Amino acid sequence: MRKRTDMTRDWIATARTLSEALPYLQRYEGATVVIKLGGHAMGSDEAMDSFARDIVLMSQVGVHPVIVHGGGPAINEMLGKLDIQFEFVNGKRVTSQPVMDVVEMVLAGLVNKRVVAAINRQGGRAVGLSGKDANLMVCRQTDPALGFVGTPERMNTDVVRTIFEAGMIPVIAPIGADAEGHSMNVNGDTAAGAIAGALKARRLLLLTDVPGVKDASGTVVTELTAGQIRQMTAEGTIAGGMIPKTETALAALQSGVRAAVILDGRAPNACLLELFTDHGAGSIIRS
Ligand code: X2W
Repeated sequence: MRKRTDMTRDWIATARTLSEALPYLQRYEGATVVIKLGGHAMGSDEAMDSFARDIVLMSQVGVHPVIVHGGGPAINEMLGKLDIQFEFVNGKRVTSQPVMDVVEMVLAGLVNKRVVAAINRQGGRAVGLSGKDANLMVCRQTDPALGFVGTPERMNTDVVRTIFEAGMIPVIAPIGADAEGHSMNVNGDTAAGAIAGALKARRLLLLTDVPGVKDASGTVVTELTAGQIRQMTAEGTIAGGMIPKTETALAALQSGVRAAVILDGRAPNACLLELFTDHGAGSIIRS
């Protein structure tokens, strides 16, 4: 309906916003952008719908988005319901066979299909897969003490390109297989970095539940070099859960990703703010 009498919104500003986005839309036309959606950034159904809408918009304007999701909290919840004990060592889940079964059911099943359904509800066409499909992510065991935890070793991203070419959006669960085909549990950030590196993505967006990388005074630093990240880590300013994220970002840059961004996935339209405005979001890391 045409709403020329509706004064509750500034329609002229809406048109201006679209016009201002043109140079950004042109800049990212045809670019591959890998987005890691962490389990902690996956909030309510409304938040998921808003995320999905941004992804469908990206795809509509010619960007190739690739979603790699986590789901740690959902795995914890299911292990709790099944009364299976678990522990983390250095941020990685110690993964016995029964734990691996639950991880695969939850990530490749429930969580993957929740993300796929959210994108499809917004008019996109998402295809859900895991790193086992078409040998996308072949892993070696990270450490025998961690059980079925994998480190990506050989990536076969042709299936991702095939999905792009069909005009669809790949949604990837971070499960790999070893050379014998055993399922391996891969940290979601690590999987996203390996996939972004193998695709030589233009951007890796790590959506999390913090606003970015903070300096010693607690202020978010909007732009950082790899050198600054190393220095802040050595000084202890970057610590705890931020370390795997910055390590993933540095590894992705080394594999040829142009820039990695750590940003708050719970903020409205976080992906659009980062890609299509001067303002940006979170902390961008370039080599
Ligand atoms: C993770 C995989 C899921 C994940 C796990 O089992 O929890 C390892 O720890 P978030 O939500 O991104 O943390 N794998 C080896 O990374 O989820």
